[in-house]
Amino acid sequence: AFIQNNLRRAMQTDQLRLYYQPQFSVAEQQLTGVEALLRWNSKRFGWLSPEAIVAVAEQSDLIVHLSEWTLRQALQDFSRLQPFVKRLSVNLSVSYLQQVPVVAVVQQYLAESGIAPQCLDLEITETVVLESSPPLLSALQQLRQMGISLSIDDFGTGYCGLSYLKKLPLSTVKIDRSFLHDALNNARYALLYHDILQLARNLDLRIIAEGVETQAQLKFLKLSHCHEAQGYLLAKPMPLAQLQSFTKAMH
Ligand code: G
Ligand code: G
Ligand code: MN
Ligand code: NA
Repeated sequence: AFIQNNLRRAMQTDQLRLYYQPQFSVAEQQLTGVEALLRWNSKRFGWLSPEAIVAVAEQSDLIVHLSEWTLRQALQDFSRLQPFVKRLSVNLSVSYLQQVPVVAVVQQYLAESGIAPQCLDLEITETVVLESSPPLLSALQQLRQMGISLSIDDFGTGYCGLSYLKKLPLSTVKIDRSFLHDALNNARYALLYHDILQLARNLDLRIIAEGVETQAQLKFLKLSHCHEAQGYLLAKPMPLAQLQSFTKAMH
C-alpha cells in the first residue's frame, strides 16, 4: 500500500515518463515504429522497472489510471513525431483490458490526438490467452476492425500452447529476446528460431525480433527473412526529445 500511494502521487505530480525504443525493418534498417516504455525515477525507490510498477498498479484500480495515462501520453507524444514515425506501440496490461470498455477509451484518445487508428499498435502478453473471456475477445476484434494492430509481446514465454494464434485477431508477434540469444549460441536453437518464424509467416503475422544486441544476430535475422528488429544494437529506449533528433537525423 505504501508503494501504491507513492505511485499514485507520482502520477499526480508528473513523475512518470515514457521512453521510446525505435524498431526497424531488418532488410533495409529503416525506421518502422517506436515502442513506448514506462519509466519512473522515484525519489524514494530510484529507478523501478516497468514490470514492478505495473505489478503494483495491478493490485488496485491504479492500473486503470496508469494504463490510460500511458496511452494518452504516448499518443500526444506521437503527434509530435509526425511525419517521421509511422507506428506507435503501447503495452497494455491484460488486467486493464478486462476492467474497462477499452474500445471506447481508445476511440476517445485517438480522436483527441488526431492520430489515425492505423498508426496505433497495442502490445499484449500471452497471459491474455489464460484470461480471455468473450467480452475481451470481442473488444480485441473491435480494435482490429478499427484498424489498430495487435501484437503478442514476449512470444514463446507464456507456456500456453499455440492454438490461440488462430483465435486471437493478431497482426504481429514479437519473439522474446531469450530465443534470439539462444539461437546464436546453439545450432538446434537456431533451427527452433527458424521454426517460430515459419509458424508466424504461415499465419500471416508480422514478426519483430526483440533484443538484437549484436551484428551477428542481425545478420542471422536477415538470412532468416525476419521482418523487423528491435534492440540495443539498433537503438536504445530514449526520451521523446532525443527521439525527435534521432528520427530527424535518419531522414
Ligand atoms: O523497458 P523495459 O525493457 O524495462 O520493459 C520491461 C517490460 O515492461 C517490457 O516487457 C514491457 O513490455 C513492459 N512495459 C513497459 N512499459 C509498459 C507499460 O506502459 N505498460 C505495461 N503494461 N507494460 C510495460
Ligand atoms: O515489451 P518488452 O518487454 O519487450 O520491452 C522491451 C524491454 O526490453 C524494455 O525494457 C527494453 O529496455 C528492453 N530491451 C530493449 N532492447 C534490448 C536489448 O537489445 N537487450 C536487452 N537485454 N533488453 C532490451
Ligand atoms: Mn513490449
Ligand atoms: Na519483450
